[in-house]
Amino acid sequence: MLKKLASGLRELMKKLLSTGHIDEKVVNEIIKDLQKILIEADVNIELVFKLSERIKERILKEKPLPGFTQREHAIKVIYDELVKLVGEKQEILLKPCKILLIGLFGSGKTTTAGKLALWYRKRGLRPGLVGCDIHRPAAMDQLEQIAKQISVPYFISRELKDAVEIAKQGIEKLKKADVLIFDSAGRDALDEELAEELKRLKQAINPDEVLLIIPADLGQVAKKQAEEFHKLVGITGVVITKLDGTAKGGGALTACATSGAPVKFIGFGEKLDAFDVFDPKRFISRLIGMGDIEALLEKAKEVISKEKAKTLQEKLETGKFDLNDFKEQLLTLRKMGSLSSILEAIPGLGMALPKGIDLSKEEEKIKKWCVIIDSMTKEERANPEIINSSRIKRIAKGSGTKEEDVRELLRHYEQAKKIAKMIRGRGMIKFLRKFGLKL
Ligand SMILES: Nc1nc2c(ncn2[C@@H]2O[C@H](COP(=O)(O)OP(=O)(O)OP(=O)(O)O)[C@@H](O)[C@H]2O)c(=O)[nH]1
Ligand SMILES: [Mg+2]
Repeated sequence: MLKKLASGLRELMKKLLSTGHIDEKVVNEIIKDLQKILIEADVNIELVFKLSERIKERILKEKPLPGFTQREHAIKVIYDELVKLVGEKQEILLKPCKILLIGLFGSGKTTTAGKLALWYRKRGLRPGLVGCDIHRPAAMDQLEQIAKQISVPYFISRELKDAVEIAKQGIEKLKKADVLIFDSAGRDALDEELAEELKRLKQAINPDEVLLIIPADLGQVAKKQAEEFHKLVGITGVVITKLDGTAKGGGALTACATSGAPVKFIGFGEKLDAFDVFDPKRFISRLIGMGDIEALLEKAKEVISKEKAKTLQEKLETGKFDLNDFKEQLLTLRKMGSLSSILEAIPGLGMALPKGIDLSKEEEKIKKWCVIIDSMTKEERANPEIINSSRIKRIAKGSGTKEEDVRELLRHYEQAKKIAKMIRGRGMIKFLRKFGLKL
């Protein structure tokens, strides 16, 4: 998602992390880079200049919080200001409700209907889909296919010629569903006719949410569109779709933040799970490579008990990292997601990560590696460097695996050890704590 913007911002953070003293000259340079990156992402120039001024002023005039170095303070200022630029996190209804999706042709309404249904179901609600697009012949088939794909109840009609009538019958027929999602027809432009139809639909449905679907490639034009729809039909929020396929997403997001039409969800792929709530803090930390710190900590809380977290921290700090620790890490990984997603949550590390270690989907491999580690002697587990080829042979035999498997495991262990060292070397744990994180 937004690869160019992300790599630009990560470069900038790297530069900042490797700078010595931060003076006006350095700040000016950094701001110039930042302006270039944001303007390339189609962020409005005026917004960019205002942002630059605030960043400059805060970095040069504010006193860093106790314990923060000047560099860390600068990073925090840029992070804070970028978060503000893309808006505030919006409340999302997590109870029975009716949601009407509107937008121009091909903006992603029907796909988003499916994505939203899936999203709500994952949160324990019972979604239902209603197809109110009577204009495009294949629209009903498309919605039906999506509903079947995710096994969500739906109501469509190939006979009824009035969207309002379909909506009404949908409400009747889908009584068992508690989140009703209505897909509507698109148009080339927001003309009288579309506005009329949407107003009638809105009146008949009486939705709790009217979400405008806007594709990210509109860039900053999104602002105008959101304002027009809001004036004519009234919307409660925006979904920005197709963030995966354009360099202009930054423009669309920031434009909506200043339009009074808050972004509630984002879509970033054709697949139905390429969708999430829009959380500015999480979004920006991911972009700049500070990772999804808050979400991750929440997840971490679920799987690692406090005590375990403490020993893990101690280990990271003392530098001890043997195969027992590796096994523990593997088991944690299985519950938490990929190693890279965990490590991206650590400031500054996101950008330094070795590639190709996503184990989250490799259940089998993790199981196999645990069996291999279990077949080692206590001494081998504590001092993996003594494992030579004859020991590898024995371990493979003992665990019913191939020598190549044992070697692969050892290679990954070495990699994990390197990363552990890196985390310590950069004082990242201390850094995380300064951000108020209890690690
Ligand atoms: N890459 C990408 N493609 C998307 C995303 N959302 C939707 N699409 C694709 O965009 C195309 C249009 O999506 P639809 O959901 O049919 O859009 P719509 O607004 O319902 O279109 P109409 O009903 O014709 O107005 C489809 O090919 C989708 O697969 C997204 O987030 N990323
Ligand atoms: Mg559609």
